[in-house]
Amino acid sequence: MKILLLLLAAAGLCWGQYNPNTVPKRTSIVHLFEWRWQDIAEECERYLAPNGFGGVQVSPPNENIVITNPNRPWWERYQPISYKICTRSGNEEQFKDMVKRCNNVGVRIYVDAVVNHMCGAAGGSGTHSTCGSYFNTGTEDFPAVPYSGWDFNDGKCHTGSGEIENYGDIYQVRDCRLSSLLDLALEKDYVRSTIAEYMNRLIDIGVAGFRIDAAKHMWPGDIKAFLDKLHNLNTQWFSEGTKPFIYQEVIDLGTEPIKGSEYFGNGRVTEFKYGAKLGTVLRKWDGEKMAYLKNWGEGWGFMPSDRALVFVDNHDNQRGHGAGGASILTFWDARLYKMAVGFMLAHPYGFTRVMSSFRWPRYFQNGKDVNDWYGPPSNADGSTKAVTINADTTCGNDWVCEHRWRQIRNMVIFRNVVDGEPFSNWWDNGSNQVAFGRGNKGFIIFNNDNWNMSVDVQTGLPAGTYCDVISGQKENNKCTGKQVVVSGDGKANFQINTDAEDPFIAIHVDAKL
Ligand code: QV4
Ligand code: CA
Repeated sequence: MKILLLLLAAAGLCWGQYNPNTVPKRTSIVHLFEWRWQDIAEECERYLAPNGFGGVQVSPPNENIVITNPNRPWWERYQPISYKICTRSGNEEQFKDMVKRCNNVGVRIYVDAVVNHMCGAAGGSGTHSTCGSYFNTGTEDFPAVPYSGWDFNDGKCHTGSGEIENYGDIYQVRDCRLSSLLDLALEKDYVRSTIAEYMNRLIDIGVAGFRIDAAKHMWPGDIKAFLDKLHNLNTQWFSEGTKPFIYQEVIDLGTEPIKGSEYFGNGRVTEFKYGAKLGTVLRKWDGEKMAYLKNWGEGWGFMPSDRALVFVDNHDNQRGHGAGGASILTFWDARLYKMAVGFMLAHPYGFTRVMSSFRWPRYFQNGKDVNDWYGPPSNADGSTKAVTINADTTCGNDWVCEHRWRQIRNMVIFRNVVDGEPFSNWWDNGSNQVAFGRGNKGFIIFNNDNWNMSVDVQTGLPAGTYCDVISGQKENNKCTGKQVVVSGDGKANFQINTDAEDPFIAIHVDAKL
């Protein structure tokens, strides 16, 4: 078996879909949720490339329905009308310009592919779509693709409402409508080919891979069928024979019959347990403590590391959509959030995605955010606002830009520096003070207890003075924040007060004086 795997790996054929196709030593991607293509192009050049980000997950680029009640919700983009590249983020020309400019600075683009369905059944008929293409949900006509009634599941779904009523029934979940979205008949070769044609257009433009939206609602074999039709990546930026990176959105929290593992043959899978559990631990819910993170990863019942796409929050669960949301940490809980993202980026498990959000007027009524639908910052005519950059490098216009927060950006760099190094030198106090290293390249320590910490621990790092990359960083051979002295035996003293602005410290060999 080992030998067979080695042979296949050497042939470089079957396994490409697990590899993010980032340039070497760029180990994370960022989801620039709802950003315009022109802003992403700029961000690649001015920020992402210089700071070692590997790529960007972009919002769905294909034409979607325009919803005015509520007023232009973010989720209208998950209701396709055609596969024309034409949305509030920009047109095809702008998309191509973005892909080219990002690739030219070594930052990859991953497309959110919404191919399980078209728009909602109550969409109506007309040209209220982002490119003005006509559609009719009554007759299930989408002439701009074209799809017609024959291309939808309907007959295959056996629930009274035509909706998914029970997630315990794997047939309903795949063949019925997800919140009324017209469900495509993916067993048809015409539908598979049409989807593959759309994805191939994107591949030829130069994208590096895809998030497969609502993968749980498609049969793994149907996904395989359209993936098998995909081109290799554009050789202007990728080596001959490179397959697109695939990560499938399957929410498997362990409570339903559909398992993420059913999708491993197609590519990676989103590990939703990751953010839900990490949030629970950092919030100290359910008797959890950071000391239990010693065997984080597969030890917690997560999928194999080389199949996992991990994140602290995503665009759904940061606002109560999807599943497993209560414990999720987001930018709204900034202090714990930075710790969670720091922990994720320091830990070797999984391929990591950082979230970058927009602010909305969050307002809870009876425990539910009634403004969870709010779309991106926009002008009166509905167009999306530009991402402006303030003098202090943060973003304006209500773009949160978590990826630009010093602590998060510096941990993205940390992960690149420690890439390939083993998890090492775990230490904990049996409670919420923990630390671990990555071989002899980096070390991180947390105090999430409500008492001060002062400890001498083994870092595994060479002797010297290091800059903490959480409170500051190394600039002109000086530390702008705290300093840590590692002695000849690899030990260092760390003091973190419980009321510290950020109760964690991280050091690595590229931030050594
Ligand atoms: C509603 C009712 C229906 C009713 C219909 C009548 O729910 O029962 O029949 O009105 O018109 C929106 C609305 C939803 C509305 C639906 C259809 O919220 O109320 O139906 O549109 O008009 C996003 C949002 C959804 C949104 C959808 C389409 O989260 O709220 O639905 O976009 O606009 C499960 C899945 C998982 C999914 C997750 C949210 O297993 O796959 O739910 N996650 C992905 C995306 C997510 C997206 C979709 C899937 C759908 O990450 O952002 O849903 O593409 O866990
Ligand atoms: Ca389906």
